[in-house]
Amino acid sequence: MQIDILTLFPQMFQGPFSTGIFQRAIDHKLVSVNIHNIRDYTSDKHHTVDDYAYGGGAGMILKPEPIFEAVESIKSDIYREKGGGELPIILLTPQGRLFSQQIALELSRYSHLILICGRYEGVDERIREHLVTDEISIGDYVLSGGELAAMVVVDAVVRLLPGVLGSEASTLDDSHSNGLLEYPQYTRPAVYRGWSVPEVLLSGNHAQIARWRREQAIIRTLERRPELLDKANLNLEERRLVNRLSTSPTLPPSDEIH
Ligand code: 9D3
Repeated sequence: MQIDILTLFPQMFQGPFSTGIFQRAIDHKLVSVNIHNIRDYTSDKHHTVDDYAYGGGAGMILKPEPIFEAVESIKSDIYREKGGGELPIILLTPQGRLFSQQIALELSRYSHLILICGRYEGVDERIREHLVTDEISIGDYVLSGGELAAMVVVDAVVRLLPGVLGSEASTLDDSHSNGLLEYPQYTRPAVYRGWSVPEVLLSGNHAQIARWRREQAIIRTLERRPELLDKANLNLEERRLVNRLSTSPTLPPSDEIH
């Protein structure tokens, strides 16, 4: 997969893509990430990327020309090298559809992505109307720009590409793939400061361990993210457990949330 990112702050992308599974994915040529400075696509002598809003108001708006120039230049490089095919042009914006594992999976199926990071108070609406094919937000909080959001999207997408993760098993076991939050996990020592690891995990009884983990995952999901249970695949016995727990006056105490 090839990912092109348009930004006014290319330096922000230095860290994440030269670390860990990214670096490995890039080294193994499973993905290539190209960072483009929007300012390089200006043609006026002051390299202007933004301007005042028509109609007034605080803050600056990203001008259309550099963004169109950048996207069209990247597009023609892609067509020249690899030919046609659907090419998502994604604007990171607080007004976009809420990013999810489902959307990450959807995006992982394309051979190319173009991501545009917004800044300032917004982008000229014509970019949305006539260039962008998709708009994504990563959640309801205010960031200073789309850069961190783009990194979140790229991270979630790249780890789904074939060959990127060491073991495919860990993708399948991911909390957001089975629809439940993760069960509690422990490592040595068996007793730390008097706090013991649950006995069942030391029993060597794998069927019992699997049952305990599944039950813990369900309890934790019910406590913290009950809305996830609607879409989780629970069997009859598990549905009964949920009913029993949610109709009992109080949930069992959790050690970890305060
Ligand atoms: C003046 C009103 N602001 C909306 C609350 C405008 C505004 C805020 C923040 C315009 C741009 C930004 C910068 N944020 C993003 O570009 C962004 C973002 C975010 O702030 N939260 C979650 N996801 C994203 S994706 C891009």
